[in-house]
Amino acid sequence: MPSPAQSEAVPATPVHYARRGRVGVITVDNPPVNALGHGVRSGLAAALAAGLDDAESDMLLLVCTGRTFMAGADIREFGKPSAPPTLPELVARFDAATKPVIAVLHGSALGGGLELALACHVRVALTGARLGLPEVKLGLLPGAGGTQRLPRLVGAAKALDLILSGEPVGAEEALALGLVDAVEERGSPLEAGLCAAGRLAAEKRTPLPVSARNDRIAETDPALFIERRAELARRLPHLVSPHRIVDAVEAAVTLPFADGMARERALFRDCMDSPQRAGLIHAFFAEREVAKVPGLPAGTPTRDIREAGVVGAGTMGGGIAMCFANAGIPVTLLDLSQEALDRGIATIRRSYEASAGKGRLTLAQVGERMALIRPTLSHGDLAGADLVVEAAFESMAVKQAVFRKLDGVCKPGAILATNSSTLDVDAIAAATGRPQDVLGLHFFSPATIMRLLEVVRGAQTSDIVLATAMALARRIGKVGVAVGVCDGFVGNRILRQRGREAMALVEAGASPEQVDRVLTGFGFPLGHFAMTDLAGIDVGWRIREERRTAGDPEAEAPDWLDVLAERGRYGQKTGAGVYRYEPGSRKPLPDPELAALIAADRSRRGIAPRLVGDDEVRDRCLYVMVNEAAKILEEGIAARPVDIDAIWLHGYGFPSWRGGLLFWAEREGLGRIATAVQRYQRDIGGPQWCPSALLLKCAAAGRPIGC
Ligand code: T1G
Repeated sequence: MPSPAQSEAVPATPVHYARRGRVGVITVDNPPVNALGHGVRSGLAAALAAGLDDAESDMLLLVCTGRTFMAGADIREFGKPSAPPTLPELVARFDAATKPVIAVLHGSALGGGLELALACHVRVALTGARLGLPEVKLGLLPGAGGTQRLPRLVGAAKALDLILSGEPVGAEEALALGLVDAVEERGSPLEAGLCAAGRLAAEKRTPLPVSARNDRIAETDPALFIERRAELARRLPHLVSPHRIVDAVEAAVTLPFADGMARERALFRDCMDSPQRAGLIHAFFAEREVAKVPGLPAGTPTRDIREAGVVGAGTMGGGIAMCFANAGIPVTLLDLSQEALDRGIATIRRSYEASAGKGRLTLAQVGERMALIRPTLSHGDLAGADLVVEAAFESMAVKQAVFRKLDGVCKPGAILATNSSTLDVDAIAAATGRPQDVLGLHFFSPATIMRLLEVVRGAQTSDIVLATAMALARRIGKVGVAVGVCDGFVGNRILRQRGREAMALVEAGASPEQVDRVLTGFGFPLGHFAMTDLAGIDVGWRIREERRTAGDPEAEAPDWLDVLAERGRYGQKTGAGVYRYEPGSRKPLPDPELAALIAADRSRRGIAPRLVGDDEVRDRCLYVMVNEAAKILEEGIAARPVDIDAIWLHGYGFPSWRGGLLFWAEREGLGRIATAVQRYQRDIGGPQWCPSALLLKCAAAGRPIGC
């Protein structure tokens, strides 16, 4: 580490030390998020030592350059040997510093970054800073003293809230909690830090290290931990780290600091060794990896989307319009009838007002967003839109007519996107004279909640249009995944096969409740049939009818789901579907009428119901998904396994602690899956059990799928 006098000639290290007056400044410069990788940790250790040895400085500042403070340990290093100084070792050195250290937090101070700041004597947050310990989202717990220091600043109950949720708090809330000592509204981190140093110098005192403060934990009621454990046993029985977090915070309250730190370390190792940590970290990076589309040249220009349009003011169209308004993009919402338009706008307003009622929006924000949504009956009002999303009836004939109309009214270069969930984007593009500007933007219901956006590239979709759509996905807070054209694209194509198996298992003798229980036990938030009721049985029914009309050789034969649809039992929206629902409740209740219908269906088919075990339900529902995913990779409809993982994580609630469908399949064993698929092909048959050649090849070679 160069001496302070040489600080101007600092080599390109991610950390450097310089003095401003009597204040030593430690600066971390490790873009993009100042992650605490080995280089940063050793740089910080050296800079701290230099500062403590610097007789010309009375106190030290810890600041970061760029858009954010330290965003935590370097997640990419997990699972590899941790070179010294480890993060806990580094944090302990800051805790033991013989001079006051002031940390200045801006942007995101997260995980190990916040833990390092907690070991400093004073914390100053810039307005707009976000402070949090999100380790639980990675299947971990704060492993550098966060579970021991945070309770000493904010109390054990609030510390549990923050660490178990993993959600950050803003600067003002952090100040109110006692997490930071001051909030600065103006200036750079360095300027704010120098101001804080001046205040501290004037006070002529050295604040007690957090590790030595016990006043906020002294009166903690032991019942707090009993209550939290009971709540976790109800809510998250299958997850590891939340339960370990309660143990660690309890240690902060019941043990001397050093023993608490040792306890935290042991619990952190438990979490680190759990497969859930590997799954959650894969899911973290998957969300970012899919934004980089193979074959799309980096730096492909994008078109500016200043104004959007949506055709169709129904549930999806209204939700899509809200996605644009929420991102500050003016959007014209068109429907064919005033009644449909009024209904759509009223639904949007009710949704925003409900958010305001929950404190998620202010009434002013409701007004601002409503003002961004311009209803119209006239296609001409779409002339200025840079992008229009069609969310009309799921019928090819209807969509082609809409696109012909849009092609005539929209300006040259406007992007025309269909929200179709399954139909052929190329056939829709062919209805226009601008196929290079046409693609699919498949939103998932509820559009304002589900983060997945399947970006469906047509045969003639240009790179610029694809790049524009991927950038738009990020801008509206979606996880955009580029996929190719086929029936159902990626997500629904896999879901269709799971649906086939779910129906076949019920036909054989299982009940819908059993199938759903096995899937929720695996970690899905909803079972297959409960999800069907939520989406609406009529939606799938119309798609199956469309396939039969089109003569699709793989179209499903009419089944008891179709009978439910014909009886108007669409699911939650009609109060009854596969399950029945009490008025105002979304809780699925078994319905004897359905059991009779299934029994009659089996009888009509001459099937004597048999006992179906849970293992068979699990394997058939999940392995058919893996087999279809492998076929999708073979056909190039998805470019990588990570794309399929991201789609099922963000569009269908695949349990994130299992990493994703294909990440899980690797751990389940491709050999085991391939053998089962071949067995089911022999015993059950059907196109869904025709083994994927890629699956068989990778299983035989003992290689990960897609490699
Ligand atoms: N480690 C390594 N890379 C990271 C990273 C991290 N902690 N955080 C982000 N990146 C990469 C990311 O993959 C992307 O890479 C680029 O930085 C920009 O990220 C002991 C054990 C900080 C809010 O969980 O929440 O500390 O794609 O696209 O939208 O107790 O990144 O450009 O190649 O997300 O502006 C705890 C995770 C770690 C924070 C910024 N910390 N990061 O969001 O940018 S565990 C976290 C985030 C820990 C200690 C424990 C976000 C962000 P690429 P980005 P962003």
